[in-house]
Amino acid sequence: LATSAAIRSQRAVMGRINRQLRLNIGQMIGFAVTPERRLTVYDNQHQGRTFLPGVQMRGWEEPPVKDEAVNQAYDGSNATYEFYRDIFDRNSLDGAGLELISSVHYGVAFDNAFWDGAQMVYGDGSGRIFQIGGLTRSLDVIAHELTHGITELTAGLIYSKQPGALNESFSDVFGSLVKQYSLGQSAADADWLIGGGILLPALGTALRSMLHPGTAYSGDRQPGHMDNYVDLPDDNDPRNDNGGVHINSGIPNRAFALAALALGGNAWDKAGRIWYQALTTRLRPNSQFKEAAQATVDLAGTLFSSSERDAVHGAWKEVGVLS
Ligand code: ASN
Ligand code: ZN
Repeated sequence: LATSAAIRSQRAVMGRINRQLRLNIGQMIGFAVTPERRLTVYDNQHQGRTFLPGVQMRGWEEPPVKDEAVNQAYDGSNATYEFYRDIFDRNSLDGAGLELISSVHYGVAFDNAFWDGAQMVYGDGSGRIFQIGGLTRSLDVIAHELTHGITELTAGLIYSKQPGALNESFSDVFGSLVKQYSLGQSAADADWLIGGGILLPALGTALRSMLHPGTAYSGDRQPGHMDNYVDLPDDNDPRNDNGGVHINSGIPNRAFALAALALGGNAWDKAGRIWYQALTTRLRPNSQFKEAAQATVDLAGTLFSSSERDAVHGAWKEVGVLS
């Protein structure tokens, strides 16, 4: 915790010095330097898709506003940006400083959050499924949605069946890691929940459990082993979830949590690095579970050593993807 906090504040200081230097040099040589625009938060004012992004509420480095959903989207996007910069040296979703755009108060009593291909969108929750105001309260949900942007710009995993479940799983993996990093939590201390505490308590404790898939709420259909893979068609029936992308993601999610626990320490240091390299350098739009598993096993060996390779292999074996 102490180390990562120290590194974080050191990076923040260096970032400020670099920005100031750029501005000074720009002034000296007579260029108008475009100010950095890391993120902006808008209010959709409950109007839905045709009014995206909406009314600008808080731009980069502007102070907090009265609307807590705006501040939560701001802080969550910023924490996600800082995680990818500090841990993987990645400058935003595209690696080139893409501005992070968020809209809050999307639609009326809207019980979801999503990445629309260009920005994050957050409903307020209806109070019947999600607690009102719940979606932006969850840092892992924010980081999950932003990671969809990275996946789209790197591996490009199609949102269907196994590649779609991998797409979902990578969003959960980095969603959870951003939360763990911001809390300074080791793999052993993490709760491995996605969206903890934002459902109505009577419905469940979280949206998903990475370590214990299928236990987050009553009716949670996530498997944690290939024996229980749910083979659904990718049709337009929302119950079939694009061929079970939010269901079968339980299998690679559990593989990640088991690998991180076996590797020990902070999950972002080893398991996170391995999964990040797989996502950004090895996987393709149609990659299946086995290919993702093999990529992470190989990367564990090349980035670290044979003991890490064995630990990652063991995790995929435990969920029935590798033998
Ligand atoms: N919140 C969901 C997700 O990001 C929205 C969706 O079904 N695409 O996975
Ligand atoms: Zn998702």
